[in-house]
Amino acid sequence: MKHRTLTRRQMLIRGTVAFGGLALGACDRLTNSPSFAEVLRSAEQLTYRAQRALVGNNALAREFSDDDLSPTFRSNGTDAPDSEEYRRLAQAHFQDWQLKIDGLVALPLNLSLAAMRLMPARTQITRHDCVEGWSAIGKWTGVPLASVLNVARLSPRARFVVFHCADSLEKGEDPYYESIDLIDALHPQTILAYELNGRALPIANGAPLRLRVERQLGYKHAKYVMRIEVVEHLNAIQGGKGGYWEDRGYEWYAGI
Ligand SMILES: Nc1nc2c(c(=O)[nH]1)N[C@H]1C(S)=C(S)[C@@H](COP(=O)(O)O)O[C@H]1N2
Ligand SMILES: [Mo]
Repeated sequence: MKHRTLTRRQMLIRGTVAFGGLALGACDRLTNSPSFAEVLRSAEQLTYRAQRALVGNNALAREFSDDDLSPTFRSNGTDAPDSEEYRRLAQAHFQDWQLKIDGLVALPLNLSLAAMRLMPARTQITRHDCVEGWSAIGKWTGVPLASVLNVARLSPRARFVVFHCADSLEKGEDPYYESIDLIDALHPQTILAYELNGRALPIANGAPLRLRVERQLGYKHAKYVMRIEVVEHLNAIQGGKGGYWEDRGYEWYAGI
């Protein structure tokens, strides 16, 4: 099984090069890194390994047609971040908003919404599954995360991509955050979405920008993304488990 997983990972690496010459070194080292071995050791990560082996690293999530769209795409969790800063940005239609990309990258970036809209976009109709027991089909348009990481250039030590959000679920708590590995980060359906169903992303669904990581459960899809940080380890961030809900007991690898 180990051999098969490796082969698939190598296939992914080749695929990755084909769709944009992305940080090959970083992917390659994922296989041997101690942090990756650590991740595989804990019991929870059996799910991760089993899912990766079954689904493959580059399998696509199912895509639907316009006829399948849910009449409304409900909101869950935060529906409007409660901060002065966010309200100010929203009032100016996010014209002053900039996405920050930093951490283990050669070229830290600040990207405006206008700049992101100039980058090649991807549109996908997918089903969102929340652990609270509801699903909805929506049409998302945005920039592949891979394109942004390609511009910023991953350091060879890069292992995880962390999304820092504008909202806190409880007053006084640290902001919502999430993280994914490089396999999901470079996956073609992983996008930073600025549109839902052909219109600017509503505030209730994460304006101005939210993550779509289509092979994972709802809570991984960070809304109100303000900063993307590339790291080697997750343990120094907030509760150390890689996400707001993960710090409260949910699984980090929430594969569907
Ligand atoms: N920043 C932020 N992202 C978040 C949440 C949140 O409360 N804050 N909730 C998560 C959960 S549990 C789900 S199901 C989806 C809900 O997305 P929606 O509001 O577009 O339905 O966002 C996820 N991302
Ligand atoms: Mo959710």
